[in-house]
Amino acid sequence: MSVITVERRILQKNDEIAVANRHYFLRNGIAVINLLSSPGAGKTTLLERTLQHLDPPTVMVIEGDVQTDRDAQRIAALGFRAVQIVTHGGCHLDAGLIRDAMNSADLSGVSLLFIENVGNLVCPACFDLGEDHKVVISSTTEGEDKPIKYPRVFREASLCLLNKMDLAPVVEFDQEAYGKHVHAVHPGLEIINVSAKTGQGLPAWVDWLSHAQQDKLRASR
Ligand SMILES: Nc1nc2c(ncn2[C@@H]2O[C@H](COP(=O)(O)OP(=O)(O)OP(=O)(O)O)[C@@H](O)[C@H]2O)c(=O)[nH]1
Ligand SMILES: [Mg+2]
Repeated sequence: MSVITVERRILQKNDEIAVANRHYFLRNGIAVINLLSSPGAGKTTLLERTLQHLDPPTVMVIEGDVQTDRDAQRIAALGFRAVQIVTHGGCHLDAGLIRDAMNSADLSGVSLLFIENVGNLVCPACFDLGEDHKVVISSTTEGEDKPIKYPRVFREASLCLLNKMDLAPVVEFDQEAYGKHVHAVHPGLEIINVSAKTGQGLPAWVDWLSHAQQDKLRASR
């Protein structure tokens, strides 16, 4: 009984901070994209590829990892602002960690903020960070059944990116079955097939991001 109470309190506190984060982002016209996937699905590689299409002064990346600042270093090496949150064992980011990261960063000129969540297909889906969109990334090497085995993250997402399309033939990925599983848990969810290696699908993804930015700008006026 007490466990349930504690969990509720944690989520309630998180949601209060998330509301404040969302107000802050709205006031400042910053579109916020929370990237969620299992470890190794390709979040950072896809971000690296995406950043090639974007303007460094307008973008910031918050990286969440259990240990090490390797992902933030990869982003900073491309000339983009990056903040690393190390959770020291924590399996997800929460709204308080995002607030603290923002307080320590220079957000001037930023209109697009990516949050790369801790690699985990379960816990991150439960925490509102104040983002505009959760984007779930799955990869062909994980198999077609992940949407039905980990439905919440697909239910919460505004967009699904299916990465590692270059490997689809090698692992005999069944795209039709995958689509059926995604839409069984989230009818109508848009799926963009991408490959961070070859660049497949990048224009459609960058276009989607641009619309998210325009929507945020309009809402903040
Ligand atoms: N073939 C292929 N490999 C990819 C693709 N995207 C990522 N990879 C590889 O997958 C591995 C993991 O990629 P990362 O980008 O580090 O994955 P991540 O989701 O950021 O991992 P965590 O941050 O640890 O959760 C690396 O070896 C990448 O080179 C892709 O589209 N095709
Ligand atoms: Mg990563």
